[in-house]
Amino acid sequence: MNISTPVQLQNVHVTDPFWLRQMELVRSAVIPYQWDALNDRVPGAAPSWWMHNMRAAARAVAARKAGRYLPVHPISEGVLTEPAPGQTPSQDDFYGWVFQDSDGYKWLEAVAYQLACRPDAALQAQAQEAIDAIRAAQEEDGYLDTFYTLMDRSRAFTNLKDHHELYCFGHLTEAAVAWHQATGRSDLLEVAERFGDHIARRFGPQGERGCPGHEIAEMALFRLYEETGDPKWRELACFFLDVRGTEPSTFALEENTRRKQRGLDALPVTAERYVYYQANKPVRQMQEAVGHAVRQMYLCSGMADAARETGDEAMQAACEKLWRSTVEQKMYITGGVGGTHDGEAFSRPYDLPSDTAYSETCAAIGLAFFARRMLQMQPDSSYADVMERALYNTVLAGMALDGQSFFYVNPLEVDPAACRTDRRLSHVKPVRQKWFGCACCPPNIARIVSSLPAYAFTQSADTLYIHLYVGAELTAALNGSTLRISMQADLLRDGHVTLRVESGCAEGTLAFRIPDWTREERIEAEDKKINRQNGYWLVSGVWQAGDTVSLTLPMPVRVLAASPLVRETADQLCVSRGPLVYCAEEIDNGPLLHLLRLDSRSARDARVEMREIAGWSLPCVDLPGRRVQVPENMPLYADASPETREEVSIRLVPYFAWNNRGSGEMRVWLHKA
Ligand code: FUB
Ligand code: ZN
Repeated sequence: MNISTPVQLQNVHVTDPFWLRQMELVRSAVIPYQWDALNDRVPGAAPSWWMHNMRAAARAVAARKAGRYLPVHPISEGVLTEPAPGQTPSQDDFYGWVFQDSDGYKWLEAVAYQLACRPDAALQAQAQEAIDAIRAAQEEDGYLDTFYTLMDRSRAFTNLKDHHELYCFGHLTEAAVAWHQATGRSDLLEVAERFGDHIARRFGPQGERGCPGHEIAEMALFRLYEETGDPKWRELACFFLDVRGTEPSTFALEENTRRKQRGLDALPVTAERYVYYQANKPVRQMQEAVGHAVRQMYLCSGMADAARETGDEAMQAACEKLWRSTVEQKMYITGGVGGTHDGEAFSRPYDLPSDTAYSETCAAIGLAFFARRMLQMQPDSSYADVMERALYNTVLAGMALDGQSFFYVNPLEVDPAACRTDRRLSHVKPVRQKWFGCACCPPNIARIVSSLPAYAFTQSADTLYIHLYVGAELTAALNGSTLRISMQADLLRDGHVTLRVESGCAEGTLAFRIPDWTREERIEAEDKKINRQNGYWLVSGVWQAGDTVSLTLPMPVRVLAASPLVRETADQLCVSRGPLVYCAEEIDNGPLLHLLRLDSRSARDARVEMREIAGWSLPCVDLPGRRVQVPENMPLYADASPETREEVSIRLVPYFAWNNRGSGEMRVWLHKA
């Protein structure tokens, strides 16, 4: 292993024109908008219930403390609680999904990252209001989950498989660590540690067996361990990983307890039934990405943390197998994962349908988490290539260019008319939504975009790794000496990158990724040794003020095909340039996009021009193609004859920018001429 850690956000100031604007959009538009959403103040948006539930739980906790009796409510196997139609919501009841608490935790984490980048007293005060609400909702014994506090506390932790206490704990902990790092305040960290202690009193080698039905606690616990230095958190994370998928299945055991209460027969307690939860076999034996896609990506991230933190080689080998299964057989060209709506899940290898795709925004975010952790163990540009693909394409597509609406599902082909009428496409929204009843994606986008530098740069004792070309000023330590560095980059325009040492003097290595999309790349650095290793240029020597490194990363327009094993994209092509995948939209090319024909040689004649989309100047591609003419009065079937094709210029826009100019058809993959 060649371990590196993400840079501290305080040490980086992003200057990249594109990413700076994205981060500022999150700060100025998305975070305030989401705060309103969490407080149910966005007209016409699905209710969040977040603040409602926190306040209701705080009242319940206070009542319990005062010895007052609290009513209990029946808990069904289902996970959504809503007021009955026409019923006025009660201020004392829980509403929403069982994991509703996590939405606000993710929002807080995003706020913390923004504060780390730039202090802001008003924003900090708003976050403090949320934290005060969370503190008040924590029970005296440290338990914190508004669903069980309000429904029936006696049943806490009885359904780890489907209910999300450990998931909410994970998000709380991630927020708490980020808040501590950004503000130095330990109030939220104390809440997380009290809940963590409560969990550790119940589960562990000396307590009950159990593991999260929806992973994230694992990676959050490793972060808590890194932040506090307390090994008990690492041990709890390892315990959860080690229990997962072992016999007798803890999910089956808890399910049988519930079945017995309902007078039903017990199920076999074998693990194999729990593929959906990645609990069908012990983690070190896993080879294929399966089940719910976000869960799988979060599990992989926790496993990679475990491998890095403990040096567990079997765990690392399992991570590598899961990585290959994901990116070699189950990933969309847009970096999305989760091919099927059925269970928001991974499908079989090479099953990557374009129109019915699920490709949840959170799953692409999870893939970026996993990739960054693989990079932290072993810098290899192939991990960064995937991380970049997910970030620049599916993750960004999840948010409108004005930050006011969001995609949960990210198809690669959309016909709005079909989405309106075809129930097989009921999950595909042809326009971004203001909010969701299940609002996991919007705050997840906010937290990853706000922490972008932690994906772009990692460092070891003697090396600063530049995984993503995000223009920035940063302070890095090489062999204990500090350097101030500025890097100019604007990948949306071109692949010219210049790094300059502004001040300081240090000996060590700056490692520059060689992206998979470039050709005939060049690097220049005077008086330095340059080696090529695992897809990075390792530039070593003594660095001092005035030293520069210039990179030329040509980014030709490329026409790509998928493996012939992907049935869905047989005889179809797609266009990319640099990190961006492109798509055709109806607004530029007219309706019936399936009639467009693209030639693999048309890349030669492609023109790239910056064009305005929703107030952003974005690189668009025009290239020659054809459009099949639909013969008049053609019956549904007729003897085959050569198609009549008109020469047309096809205009393509970055996939992440689609649907920012009204509703219409969209296609990433176009038929081959
Ligand atoms: O279960 C919590 C979140 O809700 C998942 O990560 C998403 O896929 C959605 O189901
Ligand atoms: Zn989501």
